Amino acid sequence: MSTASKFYSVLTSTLFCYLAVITFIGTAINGVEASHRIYPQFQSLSVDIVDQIHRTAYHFQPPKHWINDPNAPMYYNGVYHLFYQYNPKGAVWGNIVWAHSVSTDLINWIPLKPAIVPSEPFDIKGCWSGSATVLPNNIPIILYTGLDSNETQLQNYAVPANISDPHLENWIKPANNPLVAPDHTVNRTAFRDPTTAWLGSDGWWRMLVGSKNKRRGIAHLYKSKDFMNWVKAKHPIHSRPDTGMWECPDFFPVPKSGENGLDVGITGRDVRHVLKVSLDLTRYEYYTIGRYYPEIDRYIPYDTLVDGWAGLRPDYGNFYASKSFFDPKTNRRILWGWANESDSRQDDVDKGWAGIQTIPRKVWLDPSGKQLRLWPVEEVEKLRKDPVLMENTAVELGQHVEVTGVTAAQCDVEVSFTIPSLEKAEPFDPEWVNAQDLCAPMGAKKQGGVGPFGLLTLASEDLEEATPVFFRVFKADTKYVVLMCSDASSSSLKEGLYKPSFAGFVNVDIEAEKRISLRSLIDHSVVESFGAGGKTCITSRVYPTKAVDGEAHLFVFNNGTEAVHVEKLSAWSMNRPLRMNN
Ligand code: DQQ
Repeated sequence: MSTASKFYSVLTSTLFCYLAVITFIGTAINGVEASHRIYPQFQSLSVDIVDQIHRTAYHFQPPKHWINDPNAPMYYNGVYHLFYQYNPKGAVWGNIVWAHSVSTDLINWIPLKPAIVPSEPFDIKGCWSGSATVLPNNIPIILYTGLDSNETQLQNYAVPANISDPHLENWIKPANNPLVAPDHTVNRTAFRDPTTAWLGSDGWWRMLVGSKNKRRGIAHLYKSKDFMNWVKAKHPIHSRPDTGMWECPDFFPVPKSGENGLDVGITGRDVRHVLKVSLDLTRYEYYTIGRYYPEIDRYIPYDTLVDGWAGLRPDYGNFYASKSFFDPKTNRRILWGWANESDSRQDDVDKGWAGIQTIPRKVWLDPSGKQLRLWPVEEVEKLRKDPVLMENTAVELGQHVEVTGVTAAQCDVEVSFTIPSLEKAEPFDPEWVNAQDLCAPMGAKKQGGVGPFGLLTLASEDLEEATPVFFRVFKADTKYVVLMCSDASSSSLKEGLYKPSFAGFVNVDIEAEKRISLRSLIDHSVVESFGAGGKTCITSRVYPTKAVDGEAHLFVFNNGTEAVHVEKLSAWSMNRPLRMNN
């Protein structure tokens, strides 16, 4: 027997012993930590009647209550698994357990009972986020953060009780937990969200754990020969001053070219690595692309990229705690992200639910090597029906052209705009570094030169309510700069909502291409938009009062002095999945 097979047979038998002796106790207890605010008056207010008006139709949601981070997505023996942070007792954060659903197509989901709930000294005050690793002998292991009675954050593991159950419904927490406790060099209340582990060619397993030291964000690296005994590497794999706590780190390889994904652990000359972190301070995420050097346990981002809060984001809107996995069935890397509500705590309590997962997105490296591209998984297209087409339509200054024949509150729309001339582009001020500062003052209603043009989503007939998703082109010294906005400021007549104007720049050579594309997935209270084939993505959560169900409209608009052309627009009404956790 080779050393590797001996190791896995020892590991399998160790796990088997634990599986045999551990019983799974299903009591949910609060997960509380300083930066995770709790609402004692709300957190256990179970509801029977759920307000349906703004519920999504084809996004991932449980029937009621609060959800946050996607956890441990994986494909295992023909089944996709999604776990997620869930409050089984109410519509605000608290009482957190790992809810669990399974699917064979990433669109229809079957709910199972919670997989991991607080029950043991090492997770009695919370079962927080984590990841799945499928070992080379095809045993899946979940790594997750547990909070003990002192609220110290520990890295634990859980294994399936019955590996031949196709749904892996029952999970066991072996008695040798925790696998990793913070030593004196680690901030014990800022030490969480283990990544998928990977096996290096040197025979060491590695995983990352998010952390901080004062204001420095850190991804600690832990190493193990047997997956059970872990030691902290001499230094973090990467860290960055002034970024605060790094939650939910995600570290994965991408091929230098092509759209396929790679499993973790793959390295080589034609491979680049991506480190994504979720910033607790700003509640935004950023990522860098760079090189991973396993021999020195370092990840070094390309210095041409911003490594900090102003860096590239997988999504410039309401999107957090994202996590990717490699899908061996289709050779894709797929990213899930959580889109929190933008309404008030009381609204969530009243409607009885809060939080959705965005449509999973395929992720790959843009041919420029300078950024990622993200695109809704093609399975979502199975829900399309009743296609509507608009072609070769000029849209002049101040015009709104309605896209009729589509259920505008629940649709998928793809449009390609051509721009005949850039002559009228407004000047770009080099001081404008933060795209988001531009979208509110330069909203859809503010006339420009080339743009604003785009879609008015979830619009009322009188346009009093609408969420415009649009581009605006500026002329800088040597190039043109394209701004993309998803502007919720007029999305609802309701007062007291958070109505941000989200924005990102789009890295396209608009002068050479003379066209730009936009896709929006519109689903009652969410608009997920993808500019230029997924170079810039923005998700907005919105709560129209008039543009609801059959009263919602979809328009193409232009408020720039330069006319733009709809080269081609395809829109589809979207079916509900047959099963969405019901
Ligand atoms: N949510 C989890 C934490 C994670 C945070 C707790 C990110 O593990 O850091 O619900 O949203």
